[in-house]
Amino acid sequence: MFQFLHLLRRRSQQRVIVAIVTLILFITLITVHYRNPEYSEILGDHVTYYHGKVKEYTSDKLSGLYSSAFDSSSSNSLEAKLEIIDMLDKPALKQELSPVEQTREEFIAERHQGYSNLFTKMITEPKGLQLTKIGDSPDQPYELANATFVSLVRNSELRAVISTITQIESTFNNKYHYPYVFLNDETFSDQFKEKILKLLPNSKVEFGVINREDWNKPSNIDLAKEEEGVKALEDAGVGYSAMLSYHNMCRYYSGGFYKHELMQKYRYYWRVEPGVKYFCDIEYDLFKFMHDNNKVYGFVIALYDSPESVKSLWPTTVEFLKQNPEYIHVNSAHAWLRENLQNPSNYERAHGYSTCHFWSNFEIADMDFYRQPAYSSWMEHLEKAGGFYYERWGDAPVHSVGVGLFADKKDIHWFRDIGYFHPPYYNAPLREKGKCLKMPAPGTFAGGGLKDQDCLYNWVNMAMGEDDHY
Ligand SMILES: Nc1nc2c(ncn2[C@@H]2O[C@H](COP(=O)(O)OP(=O)(O)OP(=O)(O)O)[C@@H](O)[C@H]2O)c(=O)[nH]1
Ligand SMILES: *[C@@H]1O[C@H](CO)[C@@H](O)[C@H](O)[C@H]1NC(C)=O
Ligand SMILES: [Mg+2]
Repeated sequence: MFQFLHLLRRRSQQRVIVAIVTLILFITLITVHYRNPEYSEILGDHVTYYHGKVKEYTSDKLSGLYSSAFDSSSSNSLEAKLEIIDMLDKPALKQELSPVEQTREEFIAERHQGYSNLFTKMITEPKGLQLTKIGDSPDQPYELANATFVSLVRNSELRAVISTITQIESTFNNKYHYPYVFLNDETFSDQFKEKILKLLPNSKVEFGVINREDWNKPSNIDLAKEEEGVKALEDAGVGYSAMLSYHNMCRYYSGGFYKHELMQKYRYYWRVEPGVKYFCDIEYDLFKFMHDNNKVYGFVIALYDSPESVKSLWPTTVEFLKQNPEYIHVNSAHAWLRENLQNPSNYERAHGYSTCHFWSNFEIADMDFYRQPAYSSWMEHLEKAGGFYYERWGDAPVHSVGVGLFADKKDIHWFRDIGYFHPPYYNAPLREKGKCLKMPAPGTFAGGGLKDQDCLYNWVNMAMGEDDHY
């Protein structure tokens, strides 16, 4: 009897142990699945930063400073531009504002509260701006904007890209039938093409192969320097840093895709990323919105990048501007690019750039902006510097620094009405009942622990256009 009880106890102990081990395995799997190594690297850095009191500044002071000091410079003179450029490699904000004692946690919590508050209001559609919808004038044929969807994608991502397209079609394009361009560094398989064509019977669909010389690492890259750079990035835990194709992809989305022969005939593009989610109906024509309101760039999410990946992007850019001061826009979002309050160590490690960027896996933009001399000669300068390979310059920070310096900030638009998810981040608006599929609570940015990576609130405070009302 005693022996039997003993056995029973051992059995149940074993069961408890098995249950705990299973649970740990499960949690590990989920965490690994949803975590990009990059974020943990950044979080790792924050752990040291969280200790102790830091001097920070309140956000209302921030917005006050910028609206008064710089927005008034409507003069387009070279002098005004030189004055701005002169500031770009000087230490930002800390010297310019009076300090407020706040822990980093308090500061981030305040920021995040500000972000969440933006989402408590019911979001409809942009107000005070031109909106066009199909069916507005039923007696006239609807004229599409000069625009296309574009997806750089691998054959192996067929299922994930079908998932994205299905959502784009059902929330938007089944009313408009805008065309699609698919680009690949390899030939698209017959299966890929067949499946996509079947999915899009009403849109013009084109498949393009990227020329080797446009995709591959250019010959000016010093291989020893590249190897050294990649090693440093790996040591810093920067995601995908040892993956050559990832560097190629970032470079191609930065300065290549809009030159592809299939893209030449279009002005606006909407990037289609495999495996993302579009939750809500989009009832107006986003492409026409861009055109009719003179928008250059539209986004949904803004976040910080891994500073090691863009260590020299800012100094290289400032160097370019010193040689070509005419390209900076006097009403540009330069102050936002130099924000150094929320993640000051990013700003330091990226030598003057906050690393805040529009997340480019969703973007709608004007390719003629990229094709103009400001962006395109800057891109040549970046190519010479080689940071796409010596570091891991992403197309997102490159687009953001480009539009953030060469465009008028009022021509950059946050599409807050678009419900969107690319792991692990959301744009989750509060919309009328029935307009969205099941989605996390309004104002959700990410699962726990990543709030400090959100910099959209800084965009709203420091750069968002006056007419950007919903
Ligand atoms: N044809 C092709 N497309 C690529 C290649 N690498 C990336 N892409 C595409 O470029 C886009 C971005 O690549 P992702 O791997 O999603 O990069 P990411 O969004 O930074 O990383 P994740 O967080 O893993 O999604 C996707 O549309 C990919 O399909 C490549 O080597 N060849
Ligand atoms: C569309 O835009 C492209 C790029 O600006 C231009 O070359 C093309 O002529 C335009 N097409 C139409 C129909 O306006
Ligand atoms: Mg992706």
